[in-house]
Parts: sequence; C-alpha cells; structure tokens
Amino acid sequence: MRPDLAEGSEVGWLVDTAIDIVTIGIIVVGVLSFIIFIYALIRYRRTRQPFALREAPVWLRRIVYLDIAVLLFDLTLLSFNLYAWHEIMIDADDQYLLRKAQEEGAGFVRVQVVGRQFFWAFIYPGADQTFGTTDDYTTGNIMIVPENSYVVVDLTAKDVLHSFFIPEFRVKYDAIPGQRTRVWFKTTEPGTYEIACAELCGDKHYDMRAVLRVVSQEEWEAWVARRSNGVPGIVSGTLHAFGGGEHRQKSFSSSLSHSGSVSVQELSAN
Ligand SMILES: [Cu+2]
Repeated sequence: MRPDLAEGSEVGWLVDTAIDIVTIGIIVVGVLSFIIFIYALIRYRRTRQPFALREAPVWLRRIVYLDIAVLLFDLTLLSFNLYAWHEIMIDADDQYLLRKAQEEGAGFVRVQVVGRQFFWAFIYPGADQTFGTTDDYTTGNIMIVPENSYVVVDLTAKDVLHSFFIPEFRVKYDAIPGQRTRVWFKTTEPGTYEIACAELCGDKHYDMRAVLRVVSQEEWEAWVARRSNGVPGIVSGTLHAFGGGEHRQKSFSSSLSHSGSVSVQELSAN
C-alpha cells in the first residue's frame, strides 16, 4: 500500500496506522460509490427510463446506510488521529518524556537543529547538559544519537523555511526562522538513516540532506566525552544505501568552531 520503509522510531506506527485508515477508507468508499454510479447509469439509462423519476426507488432511499458507514469511518479516523496527536504532540513535553525514559531505563538526549541554505547543523549541550555554554559542540550534516533513547529536537532555521524530515522515523516538522519548534522521536537499534529537507528552500534544496547515525551506548558515551573535552569537533561518517533500493555512498567530514560556524565537506560521492 505505502512503500515499504524501515522503521527506526517506536511511535512511527501511529503515523503509519493513520495513513492506513485513510487509505482503506477511501478505497472502500470510492469503490462503493463507483458501483452505485455505474449501476444507476445502466439501470436508469434513457431507453429504459425516458422520464425522470419523481421519487427515488425504495432501495435507493436506504442508501442512508452508506452515510452511517461513512460517519463511523470518520469517527474511527478522528479518534485514532486524536490519540496519535495526543501521544506525539500534546502529552510529550520534555518532563513527560524524561519521566518515561527513566521508567524504561532509556536514554534522553536533547539536540538543537538549525536548518540553513543548504545544510543542517546539530548543536549538542555538552557534558553540562545546558545549551549556550562553552562545552556545546556542533556537527554539520551528521546527527549522532544513542540507541534506545528519547531524542528531543529543538528546531529552528537561520534564513528561510526548511523542513526536518527523517522518513524512517516518520518525523517531518517545519524549521522556521525566528521560531523554535519541537519534535521528538525514540530510537531503537543502531543504524544509519537519511535526513532530508522537505520544504523547497532554494536552488540547492535537493542537496540539503544529512545523515542520522544511531550508535550504541558505548560509542555515544565515548563520542560525548571526546567532544566535551574540547577536541575540535570533527565528525566523519559514511552513509550507505538510502531507501528506494538505490545504493549511494557518501562520505562526510564536518568541522566546526566553538563560535558555532560549521563547515561541511563532502569527501566523495558516487
Ligand atoms: Cu531546506
């Protein structure tokens, strides 16, 4: 029905199910409507029924049952979507997610994400867990997060509208200049995923993509320790196999300074 896409986040099924309900609903309603339409075209064609009926035949009046079915479908869709919306957007403030992480023994990570023409910068709060201090560090076009963790993304843009899109995590949210938006996901296992920009933001929009690397807890801790010790933030990585069966490989090296300027170098692309 929808393209088969690996699922990296634990709440992705809410988005998938909402899409499935809509898809199944419109197929059922669409097919039923066409059957009735085609039946009416044949049964009431001019040679058989030269004059308009003054009243609908009895069976046709009962079509009201279809209305009831549509109403039930709408209620199903509405209640499921409200539930998904509540789970993903309303209930999920930082305190709630932090509590959940503690209960489940999962990690909790906060990352600031800045979109600009045409790359993504990821700012980490450092060992003190506070943004805006000297031990913050930034990566360009590569986002690193630990496995089995709640990741809260604080999102903004420097120049124009961008949209932070991680297909495998069913995450897509606007990055707006001058505003902070917030989105979160929960990682499961280590893996490498694509981050894209889903808002036409200029002539290199197509190239505004980054890599999301979900790493093991040990790798994560080692990385945080290295960064927090003031080691110049150089991150490199290789991205294998974007979705869609097409195999691509890209190597990145991104460096940054503590003032927050980021340079990203694409080492090779094929
Ligand atoms: Cu963009």
